[in-house]
Amino acid sequence: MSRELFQPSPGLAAKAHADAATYQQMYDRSVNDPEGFWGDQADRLDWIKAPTRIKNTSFAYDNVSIKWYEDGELNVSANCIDRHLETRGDQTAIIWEPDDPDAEAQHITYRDLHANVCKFANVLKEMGVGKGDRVVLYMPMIPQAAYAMLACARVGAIHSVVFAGFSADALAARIDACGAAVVVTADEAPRGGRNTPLKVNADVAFGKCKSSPKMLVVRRTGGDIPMVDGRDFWLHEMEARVADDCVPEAMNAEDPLFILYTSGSTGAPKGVVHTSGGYLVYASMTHQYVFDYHDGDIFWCTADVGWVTGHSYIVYGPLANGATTLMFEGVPTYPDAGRFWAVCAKHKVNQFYTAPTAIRALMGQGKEWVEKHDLSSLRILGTVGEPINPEAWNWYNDVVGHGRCPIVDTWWQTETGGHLLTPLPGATATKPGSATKPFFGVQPVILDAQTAEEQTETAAEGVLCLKDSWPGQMRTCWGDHDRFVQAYFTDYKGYYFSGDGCRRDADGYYWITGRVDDVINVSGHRMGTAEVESALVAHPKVSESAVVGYPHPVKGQGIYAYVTLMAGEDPTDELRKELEVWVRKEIGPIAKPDLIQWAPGLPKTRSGKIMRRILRKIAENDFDSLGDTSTLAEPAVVDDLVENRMKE
Ligand code: 6R9
Repeated sequence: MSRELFQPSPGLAAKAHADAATYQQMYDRSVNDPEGFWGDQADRLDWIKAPTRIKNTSFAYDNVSIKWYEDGELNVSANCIDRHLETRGDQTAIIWEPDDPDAEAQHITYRDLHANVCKFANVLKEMGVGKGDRVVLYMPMIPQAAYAMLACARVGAIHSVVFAGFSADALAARIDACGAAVVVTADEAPRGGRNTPLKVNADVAFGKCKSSPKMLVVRRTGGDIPMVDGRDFWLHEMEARVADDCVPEAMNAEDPLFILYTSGSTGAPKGVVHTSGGYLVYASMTHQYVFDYHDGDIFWCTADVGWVTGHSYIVYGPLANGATTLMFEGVPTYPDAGRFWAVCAKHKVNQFYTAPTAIRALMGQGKEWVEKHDLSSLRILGTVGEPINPEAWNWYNDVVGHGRCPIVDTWWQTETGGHLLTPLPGATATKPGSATKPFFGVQPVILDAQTAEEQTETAAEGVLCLKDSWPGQMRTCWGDHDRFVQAYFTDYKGYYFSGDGCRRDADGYYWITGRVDDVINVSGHRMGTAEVESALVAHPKVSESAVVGYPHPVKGQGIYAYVTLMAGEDPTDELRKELEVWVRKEIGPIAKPDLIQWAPGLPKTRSGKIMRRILRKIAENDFDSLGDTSTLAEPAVVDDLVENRMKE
């Protein structure tokens, strides 16, 4: 923990959307008069029918129901495109920076965006997609990914983006889970100088699907790929056949906009459902205030559109605000460790938003890579995805920001739609490692994990919950409202439970301490330990496995897998490699265990429950606080595990 306090510069505060006094006044109104506050904020959108009912929400365990602007009608794509045409048709909406630094960047104006999204929407219609249908996107970071999202919104279809790093198996599971009518993909995805065969992966996935959707393929590299007659369609061929204009569909504010599958502590990933009106108000407002976005600024969020950060802060928030948003196809270290900074200099980026894991990785490469580039255009720096350690925060502040760019450490989740805890650049003094204070309308509480009692002292520690709803909140789990209630509203009744531990200091600053459930955070990506375990036990030589997180210097957390083999199988290094490849295939590269320890037995209670607490301690190399192991069915297994703890 750091005690340093970084005050917003008076120059910046004077020009910012909110200074300290404005923040306090707006925050107070947002919690004392949510109807008035969020009713006014609805004006940031163009409504086909303006809402009169603003907030209708209940966190009561037996009646969880969340509705915002429920009688309003709008179209999200019209709000992100059409309404800007008159005033900023020729302004760049999307700057696309390709993987190859020598290939030309694209500047897509709002007028171009309109034309492309209309065409794309008509192609979807031609393929039979209509209001309420689901469309899965398995895409590289190319403008067509944004076109596809906005085209779905235009025709009232619900998109579900699957990160292109996920395997064919993971893709198949998500296609079936939402019952997709169409899957949009590309021939190949170039990243870091290598091409991922997306279409081939999608073909494998289709072979495993129970449903039989159609496939729409974007040509990105021109690589040679097989097409299945009557099932697969090229976007460019379809576009030649359809009309240019597409009238946006009128949608209810509570109609789903997208589903995004995310890892939870148990079972298969959950289909997080976000709806249209509240989500867009919230994405737009947070983008404007948290990044202090002003007309003409160039905004860059380095996330992938496969994650919620890409949804809210590459596509929906910025475009709703008529911003110029940069989309980057590549990786931070290709062709060299200066790429992020080269792109910032090339496009004169004003707001830069990335993850702590990227900062730590680049910090390790040395500051020469940063100093080569002119970063004078930068005004605001942001981080998201995991707690940022003060060392990385200070490097970001000094080396990248030269001490003149406020850092916004934004805590939020797939479930929350947008930022919940975050500084505002002109309003909040920051402390390295703290996500600081709540955004407007957000009422964090800290509960005692055991007694569920609200901690009323300012300085407190426990689990982080939210007392009341905000417009960007998820509404349900796709097709399974009980699961939504079970996962977020059951352990602590009357509250939304975030799954994160948290400390509030004497100044009322919030410090996220990490997940308190069986979710681990690997390079800012959420991974359920249960998912990795079920992938491992699906291997014929594995009898049992338990997966935990452990501290990792760059990734934040690494994946530590204890594996018990079937009787008679040899624990060899080859088998270890085989299991790594297996998990990559089952889930994707991000789920590959960093360390696999052969466990002749796992520590279990007499009732057969695996004692994860002990396994976590061993993985953390913290052997002194294993606690009482005498109640275990076989206490001796712990000695074996301690003795054979894997070394990095
Ligand atoms: C947006 C996003 C959510 C989980 C969340 C928490 C962790 C995100 C953080 C942070 C500390 C921050 N997290 N931002 N922890 N400080 N600024 O990342 O969504 O992928 O759903 O992950 O990430 O543990 O619960 P998602």
